[in-house]
Amino acid sequence: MFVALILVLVAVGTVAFHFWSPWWFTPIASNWGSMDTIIIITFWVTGVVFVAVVLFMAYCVYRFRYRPDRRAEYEPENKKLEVWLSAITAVGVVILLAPGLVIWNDFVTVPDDAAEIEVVGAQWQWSYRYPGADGVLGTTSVRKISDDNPFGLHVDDPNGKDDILVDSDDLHLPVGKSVNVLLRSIDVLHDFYVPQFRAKMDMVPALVTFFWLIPTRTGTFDILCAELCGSGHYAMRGKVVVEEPAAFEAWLAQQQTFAQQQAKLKDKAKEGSSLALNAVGAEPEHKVVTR
Ligand SMILES: [Cu+2]
Repeated sequence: MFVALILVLVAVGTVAFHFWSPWWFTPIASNWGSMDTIIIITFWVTGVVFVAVVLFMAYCVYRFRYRPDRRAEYEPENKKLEVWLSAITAVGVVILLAPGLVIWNDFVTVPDDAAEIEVVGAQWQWSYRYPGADGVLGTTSVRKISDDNPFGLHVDDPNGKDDILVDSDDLHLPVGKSVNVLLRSIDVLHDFYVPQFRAKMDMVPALVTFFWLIPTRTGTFDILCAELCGSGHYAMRGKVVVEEPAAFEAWLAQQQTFAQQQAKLKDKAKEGSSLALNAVGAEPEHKVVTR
């Protein structure tokens, strides 16, 4: 009797905790409300099954409790029971999985008007690339990655020259515009995740993965890495700033293109070599920062 009561309390308490829990979705900031819908459907299906199973267990514990004069019945087969249990389970599984297929299809079917941006993951930081004035991202190769070319852009690809490279600032996005997020990793598996966007995707070395979204409200949101990617994984954080298109354009105009960064590096190299010639044996003036 006591065990049955505990089981009933577990079922009732779990449901009550679900409704009064302080933990729930952060307010959404993208077009992916359908992600919340399927999670709520999942809660309903698994919740109903959980309550039914636990209450059935409580009933059995009570109904078939020990009595000296009672004998166990042996009934290994029950066709009728098997048929309807299998049917109910099949319906439950279909309700759990089918909506996900539709939403996944939406998630990776990028609309034609979506602007492209690229997010690059590396142990343990984020950097971002915008296509620049021509609207086309330049091609890249992991073999081209170096301290001077952290995105691995092909230097002679004209599409890459005006690409805007952001590696020490936040990701900025204009509100209300669809964007195709292309994802690359230069070392191990990472996963680009912004909880408010209800969007995440693995970043796989040597592949470009993608999804699209429309940011629906302005604000600053955390970017998390959702793939255990080494000892600094917990610190692989970034920020995405969703702002009005005018503010976004103003920010973008202040960023440097690949060509500008390369020119700067060349100037620095020239300066460096003349410095080295003038000051042989002296302490170096600044340390070279490598990543
Ligand atoms: Cu990571």
